[in-house]
Amino acid sequence: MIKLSRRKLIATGLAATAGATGFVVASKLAERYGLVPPDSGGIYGPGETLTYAAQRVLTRHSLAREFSPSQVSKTPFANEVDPLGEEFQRLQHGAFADWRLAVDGLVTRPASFSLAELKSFPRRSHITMIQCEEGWSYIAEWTGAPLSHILGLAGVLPKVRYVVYHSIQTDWWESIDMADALHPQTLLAYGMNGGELPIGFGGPLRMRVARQLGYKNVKYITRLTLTDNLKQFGKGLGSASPEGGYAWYAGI
Ligand SMILES: Nc1nc2c(c(=O)[nH]1)N[C@H]1C(S)=C(S)[C@@H](COP(=O)(O)O)O[C@H]1N2
Ligand SMILES: [Mo]
Repeated sequence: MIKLSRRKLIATGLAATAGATGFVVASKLAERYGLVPPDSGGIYGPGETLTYAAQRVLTRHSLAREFSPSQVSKTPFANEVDPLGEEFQRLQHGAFADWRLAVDGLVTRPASFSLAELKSFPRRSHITMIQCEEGWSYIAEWTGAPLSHILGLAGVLPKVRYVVYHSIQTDWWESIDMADALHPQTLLAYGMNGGELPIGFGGPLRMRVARQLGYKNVKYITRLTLTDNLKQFGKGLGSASPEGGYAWYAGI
């Protein structure tokens, strides 16, 4: 008897049904395997489900392309952000000594880390490209603490499915699934191109999700919340981006 792996089965099933009977069957398959993104309800729902599920099945363990030091962009482009507010300015004034990253939700040990603590954890760097949905991109070296390490310290309960992350800019929040949260290239970045992470690029702390578009790389991160259900956040679509018309899953 030929034993098909579960992964192969899903991939084969998705590819076949997508062509033949369209999105409906593929969506059902995706749902059965827990591959339904939180913004799957709207007009673009079936398409979003298919993209997400297919990518998840085919690229679950893949790494984003890493570049060589000579390929780092000479003039990286920092996308403009709204004014950062008084609380940010106060923290900046104190050289971010009081900046905290809180970790809460479905964890056994809710925690709060200073930047100094984050910098004392094992660090990882990678030279990768960040791409905005508006078409521009740049290559930089990012340095930070792997998100997986921080989640390990907080103790993730088995039923957790997503990490929600919040910025000091309260309208900027996103979430990723555990495949991206535990991915080795997913960093809480505090360094860029060998120095501190400049404020324009999200300093003192930014989420760096190498396999997704720029907007998932939220700047000025202050809190992580672990959850098994995204419905309770915002409008229930998983993050701020689908509320503004962008896909929750922005894989590249
Ligand atoms: N807090 C916060 N994070 C943010 C944004 C923002 O305006 N505020 N812009 C996002 C968008 S749309 C993109 S493309 C990238 C831009 O990253 P860059 O400034 O390093 O180019 O940051 C993302 N993270
Ligand atoms: Mo963007």
